[in-house]
Amino acid sequence: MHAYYFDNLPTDQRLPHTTDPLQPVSAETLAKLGVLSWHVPISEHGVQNVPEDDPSAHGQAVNAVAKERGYKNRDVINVSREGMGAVYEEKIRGFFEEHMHEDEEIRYILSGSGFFDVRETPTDAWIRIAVAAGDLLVLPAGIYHRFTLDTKDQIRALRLFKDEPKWIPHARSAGTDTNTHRVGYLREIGTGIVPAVGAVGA
Ligand code: KMT
Ligand code: NI
Repeated sequence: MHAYYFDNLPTDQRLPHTTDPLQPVSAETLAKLGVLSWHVPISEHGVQNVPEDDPSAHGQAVNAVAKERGYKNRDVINVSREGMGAVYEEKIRGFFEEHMHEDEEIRYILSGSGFFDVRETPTDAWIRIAVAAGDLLVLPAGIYHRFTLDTKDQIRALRLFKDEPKWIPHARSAGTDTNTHRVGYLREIGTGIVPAVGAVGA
């Protein structure tokens, strides 16, 4: 896992989009935004051959994090043209639309690579997080983010979740800005720019 500021150029989203010079973002900066990451090498616990239909096959280190954080359930997502079939284009487009979820987005990368972009608060800058096999990434509920494959066009990941998965993406909008999970997130990271819910006409 490594992170840096996105260059904001309108070229292929799958390119790295590093600035020149590179502006790295530290794990501490990410942690202040509520973004957590661990590296759990695949080779240490032999999950490299997790079959598509058996997400229960997994390693001890991932299980330890899952247990500690209450992630009881999991499945496997394979983002590639072969893995997704007819819905591939639409999914790829959807993943890259800026959105948030009402629960954490937790991914343990089994193979391949890609980029999660998260919005820094209060700058609103995009931070690009490059992930590859062995990276375990937690995006907090309420953070605005998006995902893209890189030019290798393939990633396979465990999706971990506490109870029922809340995969619904809430696109960024004035309405989503006042979603309780969004407001709760801003309060959590202590930015003091919480929108005034229901203030209109008051
Ligand atoms: C998401 O919700 O954006 C995804 O699941 C992206 C693919 S997981 C590497
Ligand atoms: Ni998401």
